[in-house]
Amino acid sequence: MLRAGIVGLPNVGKSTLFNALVANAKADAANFPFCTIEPNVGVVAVPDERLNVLAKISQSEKIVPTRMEFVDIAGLVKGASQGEGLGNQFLANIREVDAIVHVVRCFDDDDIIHVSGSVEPLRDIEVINLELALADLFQVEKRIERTRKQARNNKDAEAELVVLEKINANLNAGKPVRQVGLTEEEVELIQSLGLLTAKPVIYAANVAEDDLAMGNEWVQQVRQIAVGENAKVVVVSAQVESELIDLSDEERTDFLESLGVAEGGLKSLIKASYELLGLRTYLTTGPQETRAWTIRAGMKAPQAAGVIHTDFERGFIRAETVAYADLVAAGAMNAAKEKGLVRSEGKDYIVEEGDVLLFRFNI
Ligand SMILES: Nc1nc2c(ncn2[C@@H]2O[C@H](COP(=O)(O)OP(=O)(O)OP(=O)(O)O)[C@@H](O)[C@H]2O)c(=O)[nH]1
Ligand SMILES: [Mg+2]
Repeated sequence: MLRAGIVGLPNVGKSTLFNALVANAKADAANFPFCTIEPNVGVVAVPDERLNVLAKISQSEKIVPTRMEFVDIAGLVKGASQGEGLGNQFLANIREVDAIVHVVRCFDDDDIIHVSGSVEPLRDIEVINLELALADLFQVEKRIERTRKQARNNKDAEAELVVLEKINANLNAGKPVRQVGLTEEEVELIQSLGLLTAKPVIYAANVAEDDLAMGNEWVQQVRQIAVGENAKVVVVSAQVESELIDLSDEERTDFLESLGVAEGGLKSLIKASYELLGLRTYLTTGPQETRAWTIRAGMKAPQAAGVIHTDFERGFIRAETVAYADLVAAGAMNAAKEKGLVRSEGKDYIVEEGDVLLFRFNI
């Protein structure tokens, strides 16, 4: 399963957010830096409004959302790449995730310690991004030294050296690896390094409840940085989300309404993280259940079938497929068939986001 890692300065609300994301999670969240040392891992259901609609059409007995993993990682501080604050261990934890949710403090609260003494997203983001870049530089330089020796009589090493030197120059110029524009081949050559700045990022601006509806000046600072990096920003209130956990549906609606919002930001954060990981969803529906399944972008029908069961992939014959919107417009599967909206696709079909699929297979 692909994982998104929750990263940021200490004491900005990462574990609070994690506990709200993961049902029944009990990560320690408290008002002191480095409360988290060992990473917390949790599985999260991905919200998908389409499931309810399909379940109604098929009169399904149950609904099963798809899932993804989040990892709550210890806070990083200035100097982490030199080992400060157990930095090396924490950076290694980040190396193991596939995408980064960078939590930025955008709330004012004199009672909650800020490791730099004041709220200032521009500076805070730079601190984290610099440590990630320095950690990468350190690794790349080490690898360059090794590869340079091998490159004298090895073509593969020679190719790797070219990429490493390109990355080295970019990192030195302050550019994260994800913005270098590497080709697929180049990415493959450096995959094993697990470079931190190669991972896709979204920023989660953690605001006070009163700013959830309209944002604030600090959120603007985060947006400014994100635009330059072509990254997404999700506004969320860890505090609000943690208070929502124990409320009934009705109480939730009332509380959110009083804040002038439809949700506390968590749903948007999960969806954005899912997309950030390059994940796509296809759907299956019937009287028993309506269910969402996760695939990677570009996956073909047999592989997609294999997500349900390996037998489905091995014995794959055909996929009957209809786009979600077409099915909903037709109102029922039979009506969609009569209108010719249900297609029969073979083994080379690339499954699209929101395809409603039925697999035909031999066992
Ligand atoms: N006022 C306010 N306090 C918050 C918010 N989010 C978290 N806190 C508080 O900030 C403190 C730190 O929260 P944690 O979730 O432990 O922070 P963390 O980022 O996991 O911290 P480390 O694990 O030490 O890096 C706790 O006392 C939380 O209650 C928020 O949105 N508003
Ligand atoms: Mg924590």
